Amino acid sequence: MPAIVLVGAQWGDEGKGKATDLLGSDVDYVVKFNGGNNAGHTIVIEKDGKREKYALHLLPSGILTPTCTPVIGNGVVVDLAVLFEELDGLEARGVDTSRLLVSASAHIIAPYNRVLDKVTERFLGSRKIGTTGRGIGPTYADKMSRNGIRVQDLFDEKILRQKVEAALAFKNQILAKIYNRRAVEVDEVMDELLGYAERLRPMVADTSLVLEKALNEGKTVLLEAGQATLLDVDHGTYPFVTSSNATAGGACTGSGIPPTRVDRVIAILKAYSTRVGEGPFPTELFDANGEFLRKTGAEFGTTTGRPRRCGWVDTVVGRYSTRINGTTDFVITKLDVLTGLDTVPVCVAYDVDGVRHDEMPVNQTDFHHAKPIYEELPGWWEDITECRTFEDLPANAQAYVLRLEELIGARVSAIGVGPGREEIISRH
Ligand code: 2SA
Ligand code: GDP
Ligand code: MG
Repeated sequence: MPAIVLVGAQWGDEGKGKATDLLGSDVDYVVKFNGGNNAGHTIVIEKDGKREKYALHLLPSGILTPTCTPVIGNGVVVDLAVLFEELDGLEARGVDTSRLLVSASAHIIAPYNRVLDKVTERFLGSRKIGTTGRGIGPTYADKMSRNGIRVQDLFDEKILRQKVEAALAFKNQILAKIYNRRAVEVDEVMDELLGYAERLRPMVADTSLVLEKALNEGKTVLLEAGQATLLDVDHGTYPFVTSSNATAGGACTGSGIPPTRVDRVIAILKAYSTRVGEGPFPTELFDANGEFLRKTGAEFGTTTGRPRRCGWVDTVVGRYSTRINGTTDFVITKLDVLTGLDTVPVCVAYDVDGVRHDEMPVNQTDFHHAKPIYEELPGWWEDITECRTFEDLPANAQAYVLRLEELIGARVSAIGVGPGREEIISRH
């Protein structure tokens, strides 16, 4: 069996966690390949007749499926304090976390990078990115400037000290001279990092080799993205992006699985749009409809609790996502949130200073000025949360999905009609 990649088609929070969890019983390994604890995936599971909610940040969503091995790939940045807090939290709720594997080559979010993320945002003021403040950007910057600390460094104290000293020689200058902050002590960082080493040791592996063997044995591997296409550092709305490759290409570099192994790319598309943080968002709503989507869709950050910006679905973004990710099929989520609207606008193109754009403008400035061109589709009022086949959906909801499918250019293989594991329509 092959490797499957699962990505977010928009600006994140499309419901990737739920989709991964759903596929969980059909896959043997779930690999997180980018990002870190900036991600937030909410999964709702029915247990003994009660709904249980899990919010995962650093751990792959596969951790909730007993038959699945969760893997933190080399492309992830790991905050060790968060890792163990999350593992302890799950263990306390009876989840077996002993199968977790962590790549020896994943980078570690050092304490000074958490500080730098926050002070940089404050320093930028109105030009800020709106990061999650988890140290993600500075840690990837260290990785690229070859100044980073990797998981394997924890097991060689001499090397670790050299790296921390080298990093701090530079960072302390920035902290003191630009941000007027106290210097971070080498020993302080060493103590914190080494304090986690022994607990981490049994989880550490050459995860690329583990995955290669698994694929050769016919196992199924799911590569799960954090964030989403328009937050990708190369293909997103730069600089209003995260600092990693959240698109399908990142799945290979971030896991060590070659592109020739991947034969399916599932993109998750919310039936409307949301964005957290700063940056352009053509279909954003500032009226009662925006409030309706935020309230009905419970659109608040899973990690930071920030209210998410809300707007209508944007099929220019959807088409772009199909192109960049090579999407083979889409899962449309949160269709139930649109119930109760007289008409549902769908953005089909942009008007940029009087010129129609059917594709993403190549120039970022044009994207900032893009005005959505809408097609108005008739809404539906029936409760759809109990629908389990496509034919169960009201005719207007069916027409909405079919029109999206046509505009985004790949088939819709499943439709989410509620947050629960069972609230899904499969269309095979
Ligand atoms: P960062 O912290 O450097 O990755 O921030 C850079 C941009 O990436 C956005 N970003 C996100 N957008 C949506 N969801 C994310 N995860 C959390 C969630 C967010 C939260 O599931 O709700 O709780 O606030 C996520 N992570 C990063 C971020 O908003 C910046 O625009
Ligand atoms: P992720 O970051 O892409 O995993 O998404 P988040 O978990 O941050 O946000 C998605 C939210 O939508 C979560 O609270 C899910 O429980 C919820 N959700 C997922 N699918 C559906 C759906 O089809 N309908 C509704 N109403 N909620 C959903
Ligand atoms: Mg999220």
